[in-house]
Amino acid sequence: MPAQPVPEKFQQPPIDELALSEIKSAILAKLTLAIGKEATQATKHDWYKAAALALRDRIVHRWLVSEKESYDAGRKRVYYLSLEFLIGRLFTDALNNMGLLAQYGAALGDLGVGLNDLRKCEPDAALGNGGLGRLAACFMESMATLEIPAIGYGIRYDYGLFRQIINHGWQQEFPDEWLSFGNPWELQRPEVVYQVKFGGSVEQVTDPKGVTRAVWTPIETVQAMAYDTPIVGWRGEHVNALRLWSARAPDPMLIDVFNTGDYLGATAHEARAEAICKFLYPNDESPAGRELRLRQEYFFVSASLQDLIKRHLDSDGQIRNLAKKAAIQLNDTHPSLAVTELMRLLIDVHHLRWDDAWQITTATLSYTNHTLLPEALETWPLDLFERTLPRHLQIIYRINEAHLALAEQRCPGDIEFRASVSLIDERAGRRVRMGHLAFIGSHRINGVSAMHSDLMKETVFHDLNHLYPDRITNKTNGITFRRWLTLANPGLTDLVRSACGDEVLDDPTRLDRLEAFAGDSAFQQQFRTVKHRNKIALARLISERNGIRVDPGALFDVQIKRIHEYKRQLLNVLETVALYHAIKDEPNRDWVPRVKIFAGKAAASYRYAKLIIKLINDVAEVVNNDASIGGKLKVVFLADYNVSLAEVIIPAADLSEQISTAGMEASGTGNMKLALNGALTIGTLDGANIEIRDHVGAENIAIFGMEALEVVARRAQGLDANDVITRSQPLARAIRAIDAGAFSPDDPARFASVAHALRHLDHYMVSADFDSYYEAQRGIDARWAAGPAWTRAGILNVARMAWFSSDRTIREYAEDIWDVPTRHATQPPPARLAKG
Ligand code: 26V
Repeated sequence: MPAQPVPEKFQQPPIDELALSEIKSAILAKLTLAIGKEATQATKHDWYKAAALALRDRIVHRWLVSEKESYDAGRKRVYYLSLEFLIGRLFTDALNNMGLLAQYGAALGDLGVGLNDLRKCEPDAALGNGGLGRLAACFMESMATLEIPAIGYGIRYDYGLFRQIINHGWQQEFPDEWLSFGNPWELQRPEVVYQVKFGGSVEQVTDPKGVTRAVWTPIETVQAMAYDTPIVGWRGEHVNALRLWSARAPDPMLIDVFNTGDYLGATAHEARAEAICKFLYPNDESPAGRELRLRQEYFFVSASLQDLIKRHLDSDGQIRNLAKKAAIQLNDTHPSLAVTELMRLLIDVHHLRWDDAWQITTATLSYTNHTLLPEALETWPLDLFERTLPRHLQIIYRINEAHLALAEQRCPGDIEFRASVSLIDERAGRRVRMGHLAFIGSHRINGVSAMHSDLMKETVFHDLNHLYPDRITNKTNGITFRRWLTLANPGLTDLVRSACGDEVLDDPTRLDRLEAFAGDSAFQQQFRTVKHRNKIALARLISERNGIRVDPGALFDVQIKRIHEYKRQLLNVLETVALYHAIKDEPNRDWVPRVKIFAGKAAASYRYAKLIIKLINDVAEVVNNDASIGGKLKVVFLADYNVSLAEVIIPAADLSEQISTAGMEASGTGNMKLALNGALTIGTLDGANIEIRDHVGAENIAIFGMEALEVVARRAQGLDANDVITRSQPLARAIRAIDAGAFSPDDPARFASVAHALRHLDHYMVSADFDSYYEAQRGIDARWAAGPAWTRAGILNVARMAWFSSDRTIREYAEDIWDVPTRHATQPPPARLAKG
């Protein structure tokens, strides 16, 4: 079946000359008046800023309209509390959603600058570690698209996630100075300032009416100032704010101290206050005992709650109506102090009774869990907690009292049950359990994939689920197709539009129309051409950055994510080594040429993960320079993985590596981005891989390895892998080579710890899953060699990924958790498309 022509009503409107000249004058006006430059003097960066500011003006107009409409209608609002928003760049995202991409491209062209060049001037906003932060960014875009009045609350970090440099194969970290050229998207709000207090003591005071109240006398105040970034939804109909808090001291200088000549001492408290928003913590570093992290969490929670309560009172007037007008989503446990802070504000400031305050708190809050890894579940030592937030600790004790009484009622005399559900962990020094706090203070708790939500009930929240049944629900993650398909892969988007019609831009379920083309050889050819072009672009980048030449005709095998043992980059490296050996043994066999592409950051203190990066680079060095394998295998580690790099790699991927130890990856979202861009997945039955398999069909994905229950069973028998290694000649040989220094001749013992772990401490089942993985990879080779069948599977992956749109996820949150209406996005709104 030939691809249909794009229906006329959906075609891009012709570029309107008047609109074009308006855009040009707006950009030139910004260049002169906001940047202070003549066109002849302007750098690319000046042009970018002028163009962004001109665009922001249009967005702000829409924003004010959205705000007024929501306010006038008294609509319920969603507040998304997250310590991370991994946004990346906003320029083309905003242009695309405003329907102005073509106009701006033309206007800038007339002004003598290229849109694509300007796009690259924008630094990534990397205010997040990985999946959790990127999910928050996708959700912000989907909430705006679905016209849900929402505010994202977080911290405006001076430095985002560190910049990664690879030096002789080792990771080095450098500060990410993303604000050094200013940020055209944000609006500083010097009038929106809240006082956040720390430390001190609490007294019980009885007023003349005989009512006893807690009076907290803090010893430190930090000011939170708001910076707003507008987030525009698809078709530009609705704009929401991302409100990030910056910290400062109330008095910049202690004048008395200054006058004694102690200049440093006079500003010490300022430095202490400002430290709160200095940098983003790496999430895969254990947060234990980090006072600054606790201060960050309370700072942003307190400022956000004060702000949303003020907004609520301004529009509604009744604090008792809060739950009817506000839904607060806690992105992981990082904002779980919201439970205690909301209680404190309702009781100590707004003078509600405990029971009423509790009812409002639990009806307003809900919590998303993003990991089951026990080492990742936040707890705070009691003494640190008490020193920092004495009033909040009192509230925790009181919540715990009622909660433990309920536990006693439910399981009388069961001390173990009570200990396991208690807000205080008494086992290794007394600690406050933040996951428990978030759970108890929320009406809904969700996991991020079907399997993860099920495991929550069976593992970490087993007992709490028993006490509060029906609170745990599942909301499988999603991704915004605007960024991850339309913008990242314009070639595939054009093809999809020609096959599915432009309605697909508003309704991803129309992707299913691609099914009819999956076997069509002409369409397959077009699909391959698109992929090939994307691969040429990536090959160019690899050559520029790493000086490695790769063949765009080879299979591009991609693993891009944080470096972590459970994500098993090591399994991929082992397979690379085994394949290298196999090619060396028989160089003349018809090997499928492969390029193994890795990218990802390791937490600065995670030594083993950094060693894995070194191993990847050491293997690359040997394999890439071994002429005897005739270029059949190349290994590439791309440094400084971020959203923008992902946007180049993902459209060029043939194979998506989603190979975590089963039961350990909560969901994954990179898996969705890659499948949506036509890559086949090789993966374990873990996280959302399971649902991806259910949607794309078992024949269009390569599943291997142990299942979650098998992992648990094998671990129970011990971590020695001798049994599997003696059975697997390629595995034994790969480990031996790594151990003998074949890839580290300058330091033969460098990877001895890796070899030891593979042999005797196989907690992540790398050795145990090796054979199954190796076999699945050879199956991939065979499918690739079969040509059309591979392309067909790729097309079917794209056709069947609609469900993984974050619009679907957000609609589910809106219906089941927040109780807010959404725009029905199956129809494009009336043609406002090109209007600016
Ligand atoms: C935290 C820690 C802290 C201690 C050391 C080990 C460790 C490992 C991982 C983490 C991350 C916890 C939170 C997180 O980022 N979860 C990710 O959330 C994504 C969005 O829901 C999801 O797709 C990923 O599967 C999940 O890992």
